Amino acid sequence: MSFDFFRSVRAGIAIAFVVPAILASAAPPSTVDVHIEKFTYGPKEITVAPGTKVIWINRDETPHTVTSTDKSFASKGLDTDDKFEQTFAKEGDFNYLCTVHPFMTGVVHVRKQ
Ligand SMILES: [Cu+2]
Repeated sequence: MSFDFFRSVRAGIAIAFVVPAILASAAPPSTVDVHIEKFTYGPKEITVAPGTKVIWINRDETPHTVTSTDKSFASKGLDTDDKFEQTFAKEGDFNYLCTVHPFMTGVVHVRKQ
């Protein structure tokens, strides 16, 4: 085996392991969008990994809120195109509703994936 062979093996290892590690560490925290449209959260039920930021966007002409049933998070009244963000650090099931229209409900399941 020549010196060049081992050098190319080392280069291959660097590309196989170091480059993906750099890309993974540079990846921004993942986000998931939930659209509020026609008095419905869409999707109404989502499952995300811990650390995910969920962004609700009100696409209705009517104000809505995103209010957790255990009061751990609550938006203000969202006008058309307003957004509300919540990052879910811990695992669990987070139910929420619209306080203006309590028949509007949704849930965020946070699970290690
Ligand atoms: Cu509403």
